[in-house]
Amino acid sequence: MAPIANISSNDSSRHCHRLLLTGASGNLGRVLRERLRPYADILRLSDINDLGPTAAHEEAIVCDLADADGVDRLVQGVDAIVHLGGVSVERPFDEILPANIQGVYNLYEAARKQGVKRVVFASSNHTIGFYPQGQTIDTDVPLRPDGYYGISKAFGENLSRFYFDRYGIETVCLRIGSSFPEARDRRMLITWLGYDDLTQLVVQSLFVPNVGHTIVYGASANRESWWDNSRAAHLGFDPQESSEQFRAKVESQPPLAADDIAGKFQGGAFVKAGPFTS
Ligand code: NAI
Ligand code: 15L
Repeated sequence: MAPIANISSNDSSRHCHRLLLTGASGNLGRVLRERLRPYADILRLSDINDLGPTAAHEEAIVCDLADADGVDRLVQGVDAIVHLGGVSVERPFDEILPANIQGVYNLYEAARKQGVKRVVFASSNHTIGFYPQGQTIDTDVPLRPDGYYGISKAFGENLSRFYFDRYGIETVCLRIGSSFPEARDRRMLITWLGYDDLTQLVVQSLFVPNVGHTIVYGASANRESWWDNSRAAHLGFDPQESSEQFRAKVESQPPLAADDIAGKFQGGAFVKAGPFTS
């Protein structure tokens, strides 16, 4: 893929030596493995699952994020981190805890010890999933997570705020909407983030100077939006894609039942996932 508009990978301010990508075997990890290639000399890829064969510019390290010593080794020698790894859907708390909560703590502790100064953290719209659909919210609103998964992302946002305030590690928290090849339902017409826009968002978050601790919603320039990114304007994120191309197909499907709460809240079906407790 060509470097995105206005962001030249030949520009040394938009390039680093070694970039760590966690969750590299996952859906977005596989996308960014290719698309971040122009922005680093060496991409260090990590996941709990197999990473496949590596190219000359890649290093692959299989590591469980819950393994603090392993994560310390993983972070050695990296200049910046894109942290996608972890459980990415609603699951019982005892599955979320090691991967997402212990895991993000291990990652920031390793970053602190190794002197890494920039992290891009894949948070989620499920940190605010219990806001009603149709309400516009900015990035300063109180969190309203819609499950244990959303709570773990809220923990990551708070943890990264602390590591900035105490240790000066800068983080951009991406409250990603729905990043898939296509918007698949009516909610995703609003929450969809195309892969070009995802890439732009990650690149801006990696290389724009002085981001401090920034929270930004990750959605394309869709016709309707619930999310106001004005407090993250310094990132220069300027989405170019739109879910309109999927509207006719999506609207040919039957709508949700009027009493289905998946149609009431921004988190959609996540608000009713589970229960996993007895
Ligand atoms: P995914 O589930 O495809 O990828 C997550 C990866 O993390 C997987 O390859 C998995 O093996 C790895 N992983 C899980 N537990 C681990 C552990 N204990 N140690 C090491 N690696 C572990 O998810 P996807 O869609 O690629 O999302 C990437 C990130 O973005 C996730 O953090 C997700 O929560 C977040 N996100 C994604 C959205 C989307 O629409 N795709 C929306 C909002 C947030
Ligand atoms: C997420 O946080 C999930 O990781 C992803 O699989 C989608 O469910 C997305 O949110 C969404 O809300 O559509």
